Amino acid sequence: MKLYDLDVSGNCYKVRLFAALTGIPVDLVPVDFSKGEQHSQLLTKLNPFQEVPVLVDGETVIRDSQAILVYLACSLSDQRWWPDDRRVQADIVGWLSVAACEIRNGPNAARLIRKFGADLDMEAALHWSNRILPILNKHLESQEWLASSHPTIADCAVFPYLSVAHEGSVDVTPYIALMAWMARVSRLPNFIPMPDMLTLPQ
Ligand SMILES: N[C@@H](CCC(=O)N[C@@H](CS)C(=O)NCC(=O)O)C(=O)O
Repeated sequence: MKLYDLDVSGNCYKVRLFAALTGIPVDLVPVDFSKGEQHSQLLTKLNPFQEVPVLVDGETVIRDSQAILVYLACSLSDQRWWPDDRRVQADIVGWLSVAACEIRNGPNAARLIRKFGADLDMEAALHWSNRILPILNKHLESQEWLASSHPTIADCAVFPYLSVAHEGSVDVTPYIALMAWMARVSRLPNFIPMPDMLTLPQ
């Protein structure tokens, strides 16, 4: 399997992290954004949105980090990451949506502005962040993992941009339960860090 990848992208890291945790072999194909390779003919054919990550598995092409997590998790005989239980699956999808909406518009957008100079609205990014962080923290006060009693792909989807939120001047450290959960994620066997990730208590 090939993963079209960008090292500083939290969306790509979602997939790299899950592949590392589960031992799924993935060949990384770096996409050089400084050369505009995300707009190349090949990438546009694979993903008309001209975004990474894109997973290519033989004839199958999957775009979007959340979709790739579901695709990969369904390929495993170990069903813990995407249990065959509609209640848990519904909860997981709810968290995948949070990753693609609240976290995308909050901590991810703030980081795009501060680290990469994106022309986005910082006030809006902080508003989204200040809304989602207390909700996540409260949720994690009563459970160790987001969607079940064990890690699932929900944890892999939500973790990445929170682990580099400081790069967008979003401070997650006052959120005690959230910090404890991030530390738990970072202690999972075969965990790999995101570049410039927050130092987490071990
Ligand atoms: N919903 C998509 C979003 C992917 C996305 O925004 N990718 C960024 C990198 S993190 C990208 O490729 N942007 C294209 C660009 O900036 O030109 C996902 O979760 O994979």
